[in-house]
Amino acid sequence: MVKHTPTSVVTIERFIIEQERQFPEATGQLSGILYDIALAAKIIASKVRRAGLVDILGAAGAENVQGEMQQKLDVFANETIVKAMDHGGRLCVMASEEEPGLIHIPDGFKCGKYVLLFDPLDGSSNIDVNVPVGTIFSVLQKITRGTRGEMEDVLQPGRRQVAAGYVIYGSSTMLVYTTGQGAHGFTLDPSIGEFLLSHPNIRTPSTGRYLSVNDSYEQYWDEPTKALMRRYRGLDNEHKPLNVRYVGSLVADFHRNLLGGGVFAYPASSTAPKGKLRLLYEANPLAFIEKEAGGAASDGTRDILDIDPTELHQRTPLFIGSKGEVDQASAMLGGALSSVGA
Ligand code: AFP
Repeated sequence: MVKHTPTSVVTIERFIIEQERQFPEATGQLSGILYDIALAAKIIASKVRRAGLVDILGAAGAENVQGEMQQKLDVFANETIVKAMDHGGRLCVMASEEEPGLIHIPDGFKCGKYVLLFDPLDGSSNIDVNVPVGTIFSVLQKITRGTRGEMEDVLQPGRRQVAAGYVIYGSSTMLVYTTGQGAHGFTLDPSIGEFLLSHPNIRTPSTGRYLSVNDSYEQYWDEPTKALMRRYRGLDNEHKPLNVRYVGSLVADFHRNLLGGGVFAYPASSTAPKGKLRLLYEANPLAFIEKEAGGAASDGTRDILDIDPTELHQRTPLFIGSKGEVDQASAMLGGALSSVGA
C-alpha cells in the first residue's frame, strides 16, 4: 500500500480506490457509495457556505419526525443525499432523520446490497448563528433475501456497519470516514472542488482534554450521572479537570474531541430518559469512527455498537470519546464496556 505523507496530494477518490484494491473480491459498490456521499457533501457544503448570503434561512413550515422545526437547509440536504444515492444500483433502502419511514429505491432503479442511514444536517438550529453543522452516515449490508430493503435490514447493531462517517461544515469542510481500516479525514479544497487527504489514520488520545456536555440538564440527572460529571470536572478533588467545550452541534463537538481527546456526553435524564441522540444515524456511525481511532462509546451500560435496535428513530444516551473517560462513565453508571480494557 502507498504510504501517504502530509505532503502528498491524495484525493478521496484515489484513497478509496487504494483501500479497495486491498480486497480483490470487492465489487466497487461500497466505493461508489462513498464517492456519491462525497459529491452530496460538496453540494451541501456549497449551500451551507452561502446560507448567510441568500434568503434561505428560517423554518420550512414542516415539523420533522422528532417534532423539531425543520430548517430549509435540512430539507435541501435530505433531498440532495437521497437524489445522489437512489439511482446508483448500490443501495436497497435508505433512512433519514428527516423522514418518518424507510426511503425505498424508486421503481425503475436497480437495488443493490447496501443500506444507508443518515442525518442530513445535524445541529441545524445552529445554522442561522454561523455555528458548524454536519452530516452523519452509516452503511450496512442487506440481510434479508428480497430485492428491496426492509426494516430488518435497517435495524442492525452498529457492530455490523461496513462504513460510517461524517462531514463537518466548519471553517473548512471535512469528511471523515471509516470502512474498518482506520479513520481517515479529508479536507475540501474549494478552489479545485476536491476532498484531499489531510488526516490519515486519526488516533484519539487515550485520556481526554475536553468535556462536552449540556449541564443545564444537571437538575434532571440521576446521582451517578451527577457524580460522573463532578469527576470529569475534577470536583472530586482526585482528578484533573477536563476543559469544558460545548457547541451544541454534535459533529462539531465530536470532531474536536476526536482530534484533541475527551468525552462528549448526552446522558439520560428525568426529562429525556433515553437521551436525545439517535442510535442508528448519530451514535452508531460516530461510535464506529471513534473505535477505529482508538476511542470508545457507551450508553452508560453497554457498548453503543452492541445495542440491538428496535426502532428506526430510537434514541440513546451517549458517552463517546477517549477510552479513559468512557471507561469512567461505564464504571460509574453500572456498565462494563466490552471494548474497554480489551
Ligand atoms: P438541533 O439539530 O436541533 O440543533 O440538535 C442538535 C443535536 O441533535 C446535536 O447536534 C447536539 O449535540 C444536541 O442536539 C444538542 O442538544 P441540546 O441543545 O439539548 O444540548
